[in-house]
Amino acid sequence: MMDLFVLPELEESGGHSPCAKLPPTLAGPSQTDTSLVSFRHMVQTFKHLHQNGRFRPRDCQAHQRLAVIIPFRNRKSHLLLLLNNLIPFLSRQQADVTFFLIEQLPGAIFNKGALLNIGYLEALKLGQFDCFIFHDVDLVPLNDKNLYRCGDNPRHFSVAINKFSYSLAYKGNFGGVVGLSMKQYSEVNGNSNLYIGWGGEDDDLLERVTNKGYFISRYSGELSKYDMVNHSRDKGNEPNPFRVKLLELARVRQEVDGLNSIHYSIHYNRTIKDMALFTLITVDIDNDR
Ligand code: UDH
Repeated sequence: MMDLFVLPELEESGGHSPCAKLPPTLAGPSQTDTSLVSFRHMVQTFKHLHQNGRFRPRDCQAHQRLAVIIPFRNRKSHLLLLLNNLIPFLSRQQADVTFFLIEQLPGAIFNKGALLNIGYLEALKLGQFDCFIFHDVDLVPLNDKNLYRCGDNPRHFSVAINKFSYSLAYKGNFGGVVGLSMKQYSEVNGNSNLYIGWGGEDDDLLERVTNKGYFISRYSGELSKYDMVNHSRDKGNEPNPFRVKLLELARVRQEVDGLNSIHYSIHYNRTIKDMALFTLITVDIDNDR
């Protein structure tokens, strides 16, 4: 079992050359594996792939070190399904990846933007990462040629979701699964912390990245297919009635609302056991500050 707040480096096994640009292990289109598995089962099944929560290829050096940041509350079944699909998917991509589960304590209204900021800040305290993949827990990728890597511009991975007939939900959608390098995420000051409840934080992030001169990079719909797990609206994450008003001033607030203004405290009780697969960070977010 890993120590929660220390990410030990893997022993370097020396002489490893860089992995191929296009991993030879890619399989292309796939279907969601819907088997019901436990954390314990996955720890066993994938034990050859990871050491203390860090997954990486055995025989070559990955191109980027990834932090997958998952905002989370009360979605254990989705998490099990996601990891059971995403771990083999990223293994076929020869990725070097650490999963961070950023769990918001019950009580306050869900604040996804703030959780993503916390994930970014806390991951950087624990290791050096080239690329941050912000990943909804209910989205399962269906084509491993959709490479989880960061580039010169922010990436939108979940372009074609089954819920939206495998096409972009709306023009300019930048939610679900997105990837930004450390430079990009810090330059845009992360996400806004002010979208309390469902909706708007992803549109705000789009304003932030375009305001800094980036455009959104997307693969074709064929490569970017995802299954979204069917679910109803969560209690404590009702639509935010202020989201449209907030969005109007997104660019004005960008420099003062984000990574540099977040307030949170970390709770050290582990609400999910068997964390060999990921780093769990449980946080209390003060939505009123
Ligand atoms: N999330 C949680 N717990 C919550 C709320 C959100 O873990 O209580 C996380 C999770 O990673 C989720 C993400 O935040 O994937 C986005 O939240 P969402 O799934 O509620 O957002 P989405 O737009 O769904 O995907 C909207 C609700 C759909 C209700 C449809 C009823 N037919």
